[in-house]
Order: sequence, then structure tokens, then C-alpha cells
Amino acid sequence: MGGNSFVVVANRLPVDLDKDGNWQPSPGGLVTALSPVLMQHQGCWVGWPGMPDSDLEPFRTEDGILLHPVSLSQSDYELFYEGFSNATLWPLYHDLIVPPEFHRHWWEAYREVNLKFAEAVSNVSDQGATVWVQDYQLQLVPGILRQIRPDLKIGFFLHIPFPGAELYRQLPWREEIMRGLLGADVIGFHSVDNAKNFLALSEQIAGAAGSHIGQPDELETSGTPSIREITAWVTAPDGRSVGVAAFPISIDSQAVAKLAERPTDLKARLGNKTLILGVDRLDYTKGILQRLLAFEELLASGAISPQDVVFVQIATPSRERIDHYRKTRSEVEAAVGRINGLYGEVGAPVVHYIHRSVSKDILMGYYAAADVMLVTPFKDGMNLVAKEYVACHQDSGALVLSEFAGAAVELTEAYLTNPHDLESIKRQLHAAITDVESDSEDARQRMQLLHAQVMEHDVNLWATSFLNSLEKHR
Ligand code: GDG
Repeated sequence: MGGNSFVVVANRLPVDLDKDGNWQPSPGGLVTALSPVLMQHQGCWVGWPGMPDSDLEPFRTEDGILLHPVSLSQSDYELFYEGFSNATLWPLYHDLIVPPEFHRHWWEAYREVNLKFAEAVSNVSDQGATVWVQDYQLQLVPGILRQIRPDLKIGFFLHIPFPGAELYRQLPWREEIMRGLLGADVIGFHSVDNAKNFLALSEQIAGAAGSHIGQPDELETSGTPSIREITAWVTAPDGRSVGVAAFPISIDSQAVAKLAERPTDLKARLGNKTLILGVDRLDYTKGILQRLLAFEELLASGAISPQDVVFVQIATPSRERIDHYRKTRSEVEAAVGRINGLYGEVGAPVVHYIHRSVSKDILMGYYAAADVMLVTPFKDGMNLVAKEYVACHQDSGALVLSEFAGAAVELTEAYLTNPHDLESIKRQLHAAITDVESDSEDARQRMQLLHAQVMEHDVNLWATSFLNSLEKHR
């Protein structure tokens, strides 16, 4: 076996089956960032193809990337994916916005599926290959690989927040997961705070020792100050030294900005009103209801008028069989109906709600047309939507952004808000609307700074910084 010197492993393969049965590349930034590296290194991507009980042979994308499917059963999907990944880890890592559920049979499935992924990686990896493990669904993979393939160079990146030790310690399988992660050579997080949480916990519960936050050059990256801000070494229980650092993910900024240049008639179709936009997977972490409530209260008080503003919310379906997702959807849809019932006119709703996925082109058209972007998660690892909006605006528009999104660390010129405080969302939304309507110089300057930040720190910088760190670690 073997044959690959560079292997990415993620829960999902970077392709989706279209309605005609053809594989199409999935639109995410991760695929864009990693495709050149995979092509350059004769790379391979290991992941689940997206439908249970499929038994597919490895195949190549149009770009020549080898895809190695891992087969998951319906029961794996329910217990490992919907259960442990999305109803235990997801809420725990997002600071208990809803209570996580702890079930032993979900944990068993998580372990077995992680073993399956690790074995698949081991089978396709050359001696001494570099393996980059992605995200919370696969946290045991580094530890398993370390045992069965000690020759590999192993990196791990977490795409969601890493919570404080006080919360994390609730998890019955906390030691096993920490040891799994510590199997890596380098562990990357979006933010310094996430990395610090991990360091504290690794000392407390995994028997790791000697962790310290060092100087940037201890784990040199080719990045900019924001990327080099924290670097630390932690000594794993088996004596190996593991690098821990913040690598804030980003987007393919140039490509996004280019797509947004295409003209659309969206504003005209919406009556040339001030356009407020939300774009999210329909997830309880994203604070969609709170932003609708803030909008509703501003309408109720007369601070804004339905004659002048219109709100478009794109809420892509997500994890629809999980109870808390169903509840969130009903609450959001009830609010949309109520607000339109109170303030809309026939043929002119004040909230336009789209509960389906839209194409990348159309999405970029919405970003470009939007005067105010509302991004209000209670907790978010990074939030790429905020960065995509900013890439589409050189000096127009305004971003209202939750302090609890990882993106807030870099996008400090946004209208920052606390999504738990409705008055704070109302205040910042109103300020953003007023500033863009009056074409304020301050708002223009703020957007110029945000735009420059995102254009400079793109997803390629993220990937190369991480991989350089991993390379140097050895
Ligand atoms: C996780 C972390 C972290 C959305 N609707 C449509 C669509 N999208 C695209 C957006 C954006 C992506 O999906 C969403 O990314 P986010 O970062 O905003 O959020 P999560 O999905 O929760 O991602 C997050 C991220 O991983 C990366 O590390 O930033 O914190 O939770 O790219 O544009 N794309 C299309 N149609 C849609 O309807 N084509």
C-alpha cells in the first residue's frame, strides 16, 4: 500500500454527489487551500463520501487529487456523526449553548470510527509521510496513528473552539481525547485563547508536563504577527514534545473578491432599500434568532422603518435530524413569520428567508449587494462568512460581528457586539445602518482596514504556516 507522501484526513471527502450522480467539488475554503498542496505532493484525501453504506473504490478528482473513501454504516452515521460528534462534542466545545449528551454507546462508535479512519490513513501513507488530520470528529486519529505508524509526521487542526478546562472536564472521556490529540506533532487552533485552554487542560488531565508559552521563534512560522502570536511546547505522556499554536484560518480572498465583482440586480429587486444580510448554516450556535429579535425591536421602536430597510437571511439546512436543530429552525421561522406579519406588505416582505443552499455565485452577489452584514454567533471557531463579506467590500458596507466569533480577534474594526445582550445587537446594527446610509467616512475607513486584513491573511497563508511548522518540528 502506501503511495502517498502527503495525506489529508477529514470526516467528509471534498466532493458532493450531484443529482445526476456525478461528483462535484464541494465549495469550501479547505478544499481550495489544500488542493495545490495535495497536487504538489502527490497527495491523497481520506474521508467519508457523504452517504451511508457506500462501498466506493478510490477515485481522482478533475484536479488529479486521489480520494480515498472510508465507508460508514447507517449506525456509524447516527452514533458517531449525529450522536457523539454533533450532540456531545459540538455543544460541549461551543460552551454548552445547549446541554451536551453523554452516552457510552455513542463514545464506542466514535472510537471505532476513528480507528477505521486511522487504518485507512495508515494504508495509503508512505514511510515518513505527512498526515494532516482535520477537526473534532477525528480527535483520536493522531493517537492511534502514533501507535500504529510512528514513522508519520502528524498534524491536527481543530476548526471549532476549544473550551475552558472547567467545561471540558465534564466529558467522561476527557483523558482519552486529550491523549488522542497529543499523538500529533503539531496541534493548531484558530485562536490564542483556544490554544491556552488546551495547554491548561493537557497539564491537568492528560499527564502532559512542562508546557509553556514560548517566544514566536520557538515554533517558527512564515506567518505574520497574528499567526505567530502564540507558540508553545507541551511534553506528551510518552515524552515527545508537541507544538501548540494558533493558526487563524481564512478564505481564498482573491477568488472571493473576484466573484463579487459581477453585477447583480439584487438591490433593485429589493426596492433599493438598505440591505441587511445574514448567511449561516442553520445552527443554534449562530445566533440567528437573536439578530431577528434585534431587528424586530428596532422596527417596533420606529428606530428603523420597513420602508427603508430589508433583511435577507440565508439559513442553509444542517443536521436536521438533531432535536436542537429542529427547535432552532421552528423558532427562527416563527420569528420570520411574526415580523413579516407585523411589518411586511403584500409583495414586500421585510424579512426574506431562504432555507436552502444557494450557489457560490449567487451567495457572492448577496455579499456584494449587502449594506450591513450581521454575524452574531454565541460562539464560533472562526466564521468564514464574516471574512467572505469583507473580501467583497473594499470600502463600502459594514460588518456587525459577535465578540464570540474567532474572527473578532482579527476583524477589530467591525461593529463588535455581544449576542447575549439584545440591546448590544440593536445598538450596533442601528449604528451600522445609520453609518452606511449617511456614507460616513469612518465606516469607509473601517471597511478599508478590514478588507486589507482579509486580503493579506488568506487561506493559503494558513495552510503554509501550519505545514511549515509541522515540517520544522521534525
Ligand atoms: C466551521 C466552524 C470555522 C453557507 N451557506 C452557503 C454556503 N455557505 C458557506 C459560507 C462559508 C461556509 O459555508 C460556512 O463557514 P463558517 O466558517 O461561517 O461556519 P461553519 O460551517 O460552522 O464552519 C467555523 C470553519 O469551520 C472553518 O474552520 O470558521 O467557526 O464552525 O464558506 O460561504 N456556501 C454556498 N451556499 C450556501 O447556501 N455555496
